[in-house]
Amino acid sequence: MTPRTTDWWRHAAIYQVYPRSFADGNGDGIGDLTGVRSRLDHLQRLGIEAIWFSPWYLTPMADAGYDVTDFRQIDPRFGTLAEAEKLIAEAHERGIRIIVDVVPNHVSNEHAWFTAALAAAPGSPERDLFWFREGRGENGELPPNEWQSIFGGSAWTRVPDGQWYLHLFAPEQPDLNWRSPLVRAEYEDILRFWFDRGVDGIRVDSAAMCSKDPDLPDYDHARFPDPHPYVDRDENHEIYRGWRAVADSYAEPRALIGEVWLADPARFAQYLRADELHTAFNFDFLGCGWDAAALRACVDQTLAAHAGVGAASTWVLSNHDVTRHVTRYGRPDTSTAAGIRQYNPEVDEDLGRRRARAAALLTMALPGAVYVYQGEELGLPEVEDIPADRRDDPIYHRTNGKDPGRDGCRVPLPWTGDTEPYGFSPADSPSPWLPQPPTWSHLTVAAQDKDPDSTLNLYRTALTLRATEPTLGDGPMQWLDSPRNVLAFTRGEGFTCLVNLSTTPLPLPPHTQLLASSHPLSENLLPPDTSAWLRTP
Ligand code: TEU
Ligand code: CA
Repeated sequence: MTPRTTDWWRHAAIYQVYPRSFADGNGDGIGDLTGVRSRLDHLQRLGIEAIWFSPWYLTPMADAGYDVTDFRQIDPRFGTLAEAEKLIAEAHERGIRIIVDVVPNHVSNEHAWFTAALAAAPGSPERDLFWFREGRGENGELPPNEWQSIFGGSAWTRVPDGQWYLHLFAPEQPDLNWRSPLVRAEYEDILRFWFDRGVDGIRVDSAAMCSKDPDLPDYDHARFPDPHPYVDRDENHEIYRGWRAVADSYAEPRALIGEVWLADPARFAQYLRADELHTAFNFDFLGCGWDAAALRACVDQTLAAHAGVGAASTWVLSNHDVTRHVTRYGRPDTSTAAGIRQYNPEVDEDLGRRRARAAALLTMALPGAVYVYQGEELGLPEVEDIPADRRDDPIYHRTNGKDPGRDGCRVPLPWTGDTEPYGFSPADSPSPWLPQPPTWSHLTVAAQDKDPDSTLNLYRTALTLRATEPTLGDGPMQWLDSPRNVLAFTRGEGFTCLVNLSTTPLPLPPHTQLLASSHPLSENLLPPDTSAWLRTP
């Protein structure tokens, strides 16, 4: 069983599985739970302590499973509830904790609540679970306000009887009305459903967007009004206090992890007060370019904001929504690494990977928890040239391809072999749901397993050290004086992390042991775009 040390969320290395693209057990080209179960060895060997699963529930897949029809059923493409329970138990036997993804802002348009709302009349209690409104204009032919969908286009869709409903994401994702006590009760029950099945934590999707100004006021999209009509409203905190009470009602308290994209660190930290969420993804760090001053400022600001509420920080380089960081860091102008999703002409993939490896040692040495998005341990780049007719992300389609969308970071993992499906599916299966590049044979798990200097072996070494070094994870850090464009800090007695973002080699300080380096070193010098962990006297 899992050694249930309390507060594991303050220090754990957490691996994000995007089930559709991790491993396909039954050969239909779509990842599934059988595939995950068959690859638990890979995750255990990697040295991670928890797995976060992107949604695996019943879904029509209008937004890759973030459109949920029923949170208590597993989508048949992924498996069954019995198999999910087996997977949770098997992970626990290996000492790996499980986090599932809960999406409170919206459900699928196929959810029983929404089909009932469509069948019911305007003004009915069924419609009150969502945001149905009359339109504007002479005959109500204009949407109730000018809000735009985050995926492009209007945030409103009209139904046959003339009313409109709100969807901040795709039209297939109607927003729930969190002023309704029924919505609140249902979600607390969904949390219990998964906690009762042994799940150790919940990732809360779009956590800062649930509450809306009930007047649904128009606003100028160029300005960010305060209070905003749907981002980071104070009413959100009441929701998560309720969730925290559910999480804390278990003998081994369960963790709540928020997806909170907010520019203001003080507002961000409010979600992490002692009676709300335990941790939240730190997207500021992900938005930094390959720039020592920016990274250092972000670390300081992050630690200060978290210290104010007694919460532990998290460090994230990639996830299923942003351009993979090998590609971001390989752009000619890395300040645009902050452009989390864009086409990437002229990327130097080798340079990007080199920096990505250095960044991995940095994030794993910083105080708090660290996330690894599936495939980053293989140094996978963004796949840029997916043909239009194979693209799946509604962002791509709703923006007519102006925004590349997120398919490029969701390409199925390469495990073995020289050609598609690279062991993702059994041999002779159809092409995976997104095509894999023909050039990935050197990036497979099998190929990298044999190479001591591979990205995979770097991750294994670093994550294993991280789990055993007593001063890594949660705890204090201390910056050291360092030359320009170098980050240097200690973690307690005897552990120093150096990151050389400059263009000149850096002489290593006195040390008794080189614990890890993101690139082979020679002559006691740390080359550019390289990190090292040192045992220091
Ligand atoms: O994302 C919420 C979200 O708003 C950001 O990820 C981002 O704005 C978006 O990807 C465009 O950059 C979460 C999930 O992580 C994402 O996969 C879902 O599509 C979205 O919620 C809707 O559930
Ligand atoms: Ca499958």
